[in-house]
Amino acid sequence: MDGSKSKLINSLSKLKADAVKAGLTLTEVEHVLLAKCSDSAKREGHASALAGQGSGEHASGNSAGSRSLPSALITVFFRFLIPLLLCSAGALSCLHYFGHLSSLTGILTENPCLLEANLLLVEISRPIEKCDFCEGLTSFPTYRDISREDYLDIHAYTGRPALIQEGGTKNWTAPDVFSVKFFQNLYKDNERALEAQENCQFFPYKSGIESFEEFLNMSDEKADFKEEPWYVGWSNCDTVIATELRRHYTLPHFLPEGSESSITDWIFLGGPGHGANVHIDSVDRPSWQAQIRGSKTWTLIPPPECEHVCHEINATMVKGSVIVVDTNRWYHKTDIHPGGISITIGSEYD
Ligand SMILES: O=C(O)CCC(=O)C(=O)O
Ligand SMILES: [Fe+2]
Repeated sequence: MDGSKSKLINSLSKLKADAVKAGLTLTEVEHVLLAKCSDSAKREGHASALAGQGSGEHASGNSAGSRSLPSALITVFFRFLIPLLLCSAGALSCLHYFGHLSSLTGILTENPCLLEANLLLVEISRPIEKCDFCEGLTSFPTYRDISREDYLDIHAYTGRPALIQEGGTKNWTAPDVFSVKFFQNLYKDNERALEAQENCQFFPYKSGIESFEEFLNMSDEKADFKEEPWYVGWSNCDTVIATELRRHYTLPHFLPEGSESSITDWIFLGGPGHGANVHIDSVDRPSWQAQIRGSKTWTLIPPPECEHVCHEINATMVKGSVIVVDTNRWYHKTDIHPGGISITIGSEYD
C-alpha cells in the first residue's frame, strides 16, 4: 500500500478502536460519520459518491461517484463530531483522539486526493478484526487442485484465501469465447440489459472510460491497447445475460455443496500496467474469481489491527487459475502483467 494511504488507514483504524474502547458501538461511530457525510454531500450534489452501496473503492467507481469529499466536511467530522462523542465518554480516549486526529488531518491536508476513494468511508464502518483469518500466513495458500472437503475445512468460511492453479476451470469454454467484442455484442442493442445495468456497478478505475456505455462503444484500436491502456470492471445485473455467461463456465467444483453463487457475475478486464487500487470491500460474502485470459497478481494486505500477527501476501493468477478471497476482510489490489488482455469472471458464494 502506498505510504499516505496506509498511514491514513492506520490512523483511522486506531481512532475507531479508541472510540469503541470508550464505549461507542461501531454503528454509533458509523452513524455519526456517515450520516453527517451524506446529508452534507447531498447539499453538494454528490449523493451517489457517498451512497456506500456496493464495495469499497467499487462504490466510488460509479461514474457519478468519483468525487472527493469537500474538505470542509472532513473538518466538521474530525474537529467537532468525534471529539464531542469521545470527550463525553472519557478523558483518556479524548486525549488519544486528539493524537490520532492530528495525524489524520495532517495526512488528509497533505493528500486531499486520498478522499476520492471510498476507502475512508468503508474503513469507518468495517468491524475490528480478531485476526484469526490471517494469523500466521506468510505466503498465499496455493493448490494445483483442492477437494471440496479440504476447501470447506480450511478456506470456505474462515477468511483464509486460496489460489487453485488448475482444477477450478475444467471444461470451461469461456477462454475460447470471452473477449471485449464478445461482451460488446452481448449487451449492445439489448435495451433491457442496458437498462438493468443502470442499477448495477461499473468501475472505471483510472481508464478514462467513464461509463459502461462508453466501454461498449470503445473502438477496436482502443480495445487492442493501441491507444491509452485501460482497465474496467462491472457487475452484471441482467438475468438473460447471466444465463448466457454461465453457458461458458460452471461453479468451481470445490465450493461447498449447495452453496449458491450469487446470480451477480463480476467481470474485470483490461491491459498490462493497470489494475485495481488498494481497497477493502463491503460485500455480503466471500468471492471467487477465475482467470480466463492473461495474468495478474493479487496483493492482500491485513487490516492495521492485525499487522502484529499477519503479513502482506500475494498470488499470481494465470489462465485457468481460481482465487478465493474474503474481500471484506483483506485490503487488496491487483496488477495486470505484460502480455495481453486480462479477463476474469467471478462471483460471491454463500
Ligand atoms: O480483479 C480485480 O482487478 C479487482 C477485483 C476486486 O477488487 C474484487 O473482486 O473485490
Ligand atoms: Fe475488491
